[in-house]
Amino acid sequence: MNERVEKALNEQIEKEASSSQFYLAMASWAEQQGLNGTATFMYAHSDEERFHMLKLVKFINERGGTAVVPGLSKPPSEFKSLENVFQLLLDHEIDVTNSINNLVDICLQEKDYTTHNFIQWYVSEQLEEEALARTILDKVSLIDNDKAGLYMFDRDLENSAIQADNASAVTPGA
Ligand code: OFO
Repeated sequence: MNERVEKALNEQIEKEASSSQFYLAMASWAEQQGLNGTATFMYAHSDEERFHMLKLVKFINERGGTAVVPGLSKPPSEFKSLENVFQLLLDHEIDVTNSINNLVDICLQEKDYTTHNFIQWYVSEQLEEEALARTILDKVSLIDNDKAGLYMFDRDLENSAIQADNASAVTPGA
């Protein structure tokens, strides 16, 4: 496969794997704080990012390229607050979106329309993930120091994570 595209896809593998580790660290932190809904949401999100990584690994190999499994740097284990966690999540997703857009650009420059087509799935996924992160962050900002608000927020997040899980059991990979 085109060398420049292959290199960019391998860099994206690292981004997706790092996202998975980052959200796993957030899940573990949330669990330690007793925020079980946030933990459930982040564990599920971490799994999704691993799936995004696997999809790239398989695509590169199927097209005759060489997928490289990357070493990863250690994610943080402490976070300042719940708001900080969701701000970092949004910032991270924006960064991943930029990297996907860059991949689209490279595919067009190299006239690799097959990979361009494959990457469109990630373009839509990023659109959804950024919108979700923004909505959640807006809600968290409203809570401030209200304990009842925090309890309800966390419970709602748990319910939405369970619903998303049920939906993906019906449509694997959704
Ligand atoms: Fe891989 O979807 Fe977000 O980062």
